[in-house]
Amino acid sequence: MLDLFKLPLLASKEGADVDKLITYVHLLMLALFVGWAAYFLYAIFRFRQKRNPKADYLGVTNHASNYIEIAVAGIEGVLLFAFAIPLWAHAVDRFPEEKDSTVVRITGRQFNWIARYPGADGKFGSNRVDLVTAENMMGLDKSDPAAKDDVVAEGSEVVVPVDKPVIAHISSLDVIHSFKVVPLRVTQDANPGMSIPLHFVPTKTNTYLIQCSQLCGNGHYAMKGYFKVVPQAEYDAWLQSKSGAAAKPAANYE
Ligand SMILES: [Cu+2]
Repeated sequence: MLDLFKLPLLASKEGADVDKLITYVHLLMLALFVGWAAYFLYAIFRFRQKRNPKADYLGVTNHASNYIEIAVAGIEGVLLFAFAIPLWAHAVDRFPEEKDSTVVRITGRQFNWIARYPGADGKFGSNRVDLVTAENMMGLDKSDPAAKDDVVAEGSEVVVPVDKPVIAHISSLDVIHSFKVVPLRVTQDANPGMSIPLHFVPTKTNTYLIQCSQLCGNGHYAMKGYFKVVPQAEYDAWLQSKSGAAAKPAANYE
């Protein structure tokens, strides 16, 4: 059933519910389309001028259309209350515990993505606007002890371990971008001045394309990133290799 519309590769736990909703909404639209088209053809034939030389001013007297309308509204109600609202509640409300999750801050800017991790202490170093320079675009406070082991990933690369919840805080350094990874069924606008959290569980190891899905300037088309889902051991080794880089003076925040 879920494969009916050949949706793109699915690589997150929550994505299955997104696919279900997409499939059911499209099935309803398909039924309405076929129903309306059939009725249209029937009406053209049934009420042709040759057979009805005189107009009938009474019109339809049975209640079939009312029943059909009630049935369609009922199905729409089920889609809304049984699928859409629970899905939304899960997405915005039911966050996993931070201690059981990979927490990452993903910041969009013209025209790439910066991922920042709290490091072994689980705490992000503070950042301040007055510290922002060309070399320190995030305004990281390198004197903050919590910043010492922070990891800033370069090359528009986000790495997370598989089968563990991810909490991603999405933000922007300049204009409005949008963080989208189709196989994860995740899309979130990246707004300057706001940090918006989202969560999901990646279920398949692979490298997925991060695309910016908000027209953000003349480099928008090339604003891509790489979302790497890897085994836990590989993630640990990667994080270890990057740890402390954020605190180094020559760190490159691109
Ligand atoms: Cu963008």
